[in-house]
Amino acid sequence: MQEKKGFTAGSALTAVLTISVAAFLAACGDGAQSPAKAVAVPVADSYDVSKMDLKPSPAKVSAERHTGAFAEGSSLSIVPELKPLDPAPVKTVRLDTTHKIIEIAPGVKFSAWTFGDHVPGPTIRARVGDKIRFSMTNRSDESVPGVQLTAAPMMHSMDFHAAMVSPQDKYRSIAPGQTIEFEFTLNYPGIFMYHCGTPMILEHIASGMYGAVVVEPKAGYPTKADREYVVIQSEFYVKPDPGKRKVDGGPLYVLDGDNLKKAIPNYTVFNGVHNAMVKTPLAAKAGERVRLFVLNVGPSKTSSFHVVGTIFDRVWIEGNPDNQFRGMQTVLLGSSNSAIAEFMIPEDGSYIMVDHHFANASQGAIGLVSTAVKTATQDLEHHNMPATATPTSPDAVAGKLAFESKCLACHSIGGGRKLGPDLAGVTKRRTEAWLKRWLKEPEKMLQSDADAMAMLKEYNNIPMPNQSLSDVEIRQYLDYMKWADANPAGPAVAAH
Ligand code: HEC
Ligand SMILES: [Cu+2]
Repeated sequence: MQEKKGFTAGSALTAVLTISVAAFLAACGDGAQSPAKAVAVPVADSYDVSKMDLKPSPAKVSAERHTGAFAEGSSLSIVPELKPLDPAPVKTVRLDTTHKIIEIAPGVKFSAWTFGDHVPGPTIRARVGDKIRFSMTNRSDESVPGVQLTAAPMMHSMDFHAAMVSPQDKYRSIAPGQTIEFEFTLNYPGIFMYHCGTPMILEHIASGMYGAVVVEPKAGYPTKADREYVVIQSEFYVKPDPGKRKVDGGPLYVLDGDNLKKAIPNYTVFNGVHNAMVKTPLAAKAGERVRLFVLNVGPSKTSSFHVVGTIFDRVWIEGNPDNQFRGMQTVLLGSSNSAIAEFMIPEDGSYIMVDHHFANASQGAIGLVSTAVKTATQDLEHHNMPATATPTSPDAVAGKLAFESKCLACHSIGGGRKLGPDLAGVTKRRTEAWLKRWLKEPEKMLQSDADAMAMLKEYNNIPMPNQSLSDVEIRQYLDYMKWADANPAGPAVAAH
């Protein structure tokens, strides 16, 4: 009865169903003692296409351009960080394309093309069943302050490997100044590449136009990790500008088209920078479980991803827990392949992430996970409040419970800032009337209230989504926040 692959969440479910069917038959007095007699039940396929959304509305292209921030959305993180999942079922994501100069290695300033003004572009985090509401303005015609060195404006597009849509409709190229908008639903869990799909695709990817979408299984991951980080591997093919242009007194580097076609990179890197995460290692402590979301975007090389000093307890190929391996030393990733690699930090030390194709590592594909880093305590550690802190009034108790399920993804009380402010002391720095209005309609406050607008700016232009709260619920949140301010939990654990 058991599926052959074993150990997956799916087959665990099969086993449970099989056992309960056997128990049911036994209970019927059928005398079905032997499991061999148990009747096969059709098991629901978690990838049932009849339940998938495969008819997204057509893409819209307009001449209305975005201004302001180049990237926007509460589901976005800049590598290597990966913020906790935003529970909203619809993720509004805006990634505009830009042309800018990035520093790949000390002194190597490269004329890059980007999504969201970052290389790699921001990572989108969502969950199976969520809808991505995407928009992008081609802003390659906007001049970079100070320099006029970047490539001429050109067509760009967006290709999401996480989507199931018509490429001719959704992935079409748009001209400078145009905006494309489309939606799609996430049908499969995984770590999916996104990239520009405008010809020559090879040039657009090698110039920096890529990023990742992390799609969690509907019920989350089967393990609990203490740390989560994103590692994106890519190659750069650069040469000093034949026109000898300079940037900040040093040479400007441009794409080397010949070496690009021959697949001879001069830099192979993690997270866009030569030896990234050697100078600023990823933090972890001895005894902790680390979950790495690894994506190799290429464009043309394979990664043999390895961490020196530990063993991958679990590897979920393509980031999907149904594709599980145990006890692996290395995971092989072709161009646009990905994996979640989970491992323990056995003892204090610096654990070295490398592409075990050592020629690639020597070009910069190297980084550290280290117990010697003193950084802010991770968000993940703040998901629980101290056990002793429990209010007594029924409204405040209700507020605390609701807070832990609805607000803790973005706020702590006394644990440091997350996506939103630390709410310790909030009832002292804001009036009750202000807080009521904020919780009722933050979007209106963000248009009219100076304090709200200043706060939005401080929080990277990520607006707090309207939580659709009733007056009763708002009362409960306020009672809880007031109680928390009157009973502070002691010194905050978060460092700075
Ligand atoms: C998706 C993230 C997110 C969620 C969920 C969220 N908030 Fe916020 N919140 C923010 C952000 C970001 C700000 C800062 C203002 C801005 O950028 O819009 C904020 C601001 C606030 C403020 C004002 C803080 C200050 O210093 O003045 C309060 C109060 C607040 N939120 C309460 C809540 C409560 C209560 C909930 C749960 C019902 C909640 N928030 C859920 C992101 C979130
Ligand atoms: Cu492009």
